Amino acid sequence: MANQALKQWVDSIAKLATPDRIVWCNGSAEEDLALKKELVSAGTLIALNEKKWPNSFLYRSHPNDVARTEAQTFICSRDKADAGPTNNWMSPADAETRVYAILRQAMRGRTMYVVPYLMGPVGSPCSRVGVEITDSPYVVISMRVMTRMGQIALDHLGDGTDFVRGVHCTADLHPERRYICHFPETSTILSVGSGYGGNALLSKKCHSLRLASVQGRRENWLAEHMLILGVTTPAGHKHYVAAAFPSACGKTNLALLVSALPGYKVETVGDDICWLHPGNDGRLWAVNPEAGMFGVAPGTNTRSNPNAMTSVRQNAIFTNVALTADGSPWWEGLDDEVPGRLTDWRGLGWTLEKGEPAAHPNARFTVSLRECPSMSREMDSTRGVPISAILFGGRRARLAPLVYEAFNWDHGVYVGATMVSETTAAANGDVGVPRNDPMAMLPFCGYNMGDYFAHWLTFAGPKRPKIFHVNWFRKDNDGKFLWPGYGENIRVLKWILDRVEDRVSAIDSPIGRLPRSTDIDTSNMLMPANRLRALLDVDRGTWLQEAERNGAFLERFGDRLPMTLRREHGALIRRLEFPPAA
Ligand code: GTP
Ligand code: SPV
Ligand code: MN
Repeated sequence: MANQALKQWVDSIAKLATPDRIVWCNGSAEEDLALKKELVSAGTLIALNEKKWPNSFLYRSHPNDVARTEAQTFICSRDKADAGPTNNWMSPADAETRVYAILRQAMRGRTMYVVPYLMGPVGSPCSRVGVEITDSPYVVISMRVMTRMGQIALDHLGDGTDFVRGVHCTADLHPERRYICHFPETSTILSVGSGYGGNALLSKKCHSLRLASVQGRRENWLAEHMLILGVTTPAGHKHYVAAAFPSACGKTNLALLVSALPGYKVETVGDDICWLHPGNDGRLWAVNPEAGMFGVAPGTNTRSNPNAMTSVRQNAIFTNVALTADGSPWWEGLDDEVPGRLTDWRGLGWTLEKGEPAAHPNARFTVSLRECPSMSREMDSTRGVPISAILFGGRRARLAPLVYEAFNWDHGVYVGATMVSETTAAANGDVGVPRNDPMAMLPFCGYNMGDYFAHWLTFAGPKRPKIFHVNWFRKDNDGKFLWPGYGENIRVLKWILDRVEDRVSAIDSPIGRLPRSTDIDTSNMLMPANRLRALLDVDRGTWLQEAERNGAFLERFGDRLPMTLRREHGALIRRLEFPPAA
């Protein structure tokens, strides 16, 4: 082991946590196989039906540990104001005291794995190295899918000292002793008391969003909770789109879209995280730092997301799904027929009469993007892909139309900053409650979001992507979705790309530019004109109430709120109060 800084840090954590063994992971297939064997014999992993689901496994996390825990997630900047009003803050000293007390001798009798990983394509100047120390072999096998793990990362690092230091320890899983702490000034993460997803796979939200957002601010780039997709139009033009939707609001599904319109083809570059860099050509270029998907299982089926279903046919890890008698994974929405008997996500017998879901609503699949039929070769491009359009969106049963376009970059940043979405099962807490979630980054921005808005505003420029807002989740008075979603979302992407190519005009409304209802391609679909009108409706009265609520939200940032956003806010209110005569 040549890298002295890395070795010293690993030694210091070993001294504290006193594991019985230390294993440096190289990311090889043999290492992966051996870990899976070990996990299966320990009963931690269940091997699925080898014929139907080759090399695939089920993992059940502790029932109190099934989603990200935002209340136990902390930004530990030296100055509290740098965490901002939307993050939990703890002083670095306090956080270390608390977490070190839990880490002390916590790996006694256990193996400590050292997991080097690379975020971003091999050889890219955008890529970054992290090392996660963990006592969870489940984390190790997941990191191998989600990142470029092992020797590849050590090669990239060389004898450099610039790597994110992450310590993860399962500890006793007691929610009161669960801390996910981020130290932006030392690029360190300390995570204890959870073995689940975004809390434990430190490469994902902790490194690639919370710490990377701070680094991006310093170095003039953006770390975003966005998918990246490529669309080829019938004319053969290729565009790349990045879209920020909050957790469990449709990123993976849009990224893997199979077009309902003939002639359009979608390719997947990323499904959750995007690093955006300004290029010398004035455009914004996007890189997916990850190598795999940790996707929501419920609702995924061969009609809604055929590419996801193909991706998980082999070499997948399922977390908290149900299990059928023949050793297949199962979740709500997988098929029309619900099996009479299942083993539920907790491992208990289940029948329909139980009246509760068999899979956890936040059950997930972990699979390499290389298994995905729509994967784009550009995923490994060292400079990334140039972005033509940025989409913001969320779950809004009311109010937000199917799609609208921001007037310009500053207005687009305002649209992103005032995003609201209904909460989902991806984080602990109530589900279905609307909350402000700027740029889908509320739980993931590692610094003061007022400063984050200012940072976004600096990216204005003539060649920057156009910004749009979309909403697949508007409902009628009976609570049914007005828009069919999934593969049909290509119809909205079509209008967006027509706008990008300047092939279609739009109607100015107070909130932004709307499509004419005749400009949404509804060929070969059942879409009564009144339903499309309802989908595109902008009600001034309710929008004024929305704007007032958003005003109160923005005020929380005090003098860190950029003047430009204050001005955009005032302009929106004026447009809503005094719309130009039609
Ligand atoms: P994270 O991985 O948590 O960041 O989520 P995500 O944004 O990738 O969400 P994902 O695509 O996994 O979708 C979450 C849920 O929304 C799933 O249950 C989907 O079936 C559902 N969903 C996705 N797209 C649509 C859509 O267009 N319409 C409707 N009605 N539901 C959708
Ligand atoms: C999300 O919650 O946005 C996810 C899943 O993508 S997790 O990795 O748990 O954060
Ligand atoms: Mn996510």
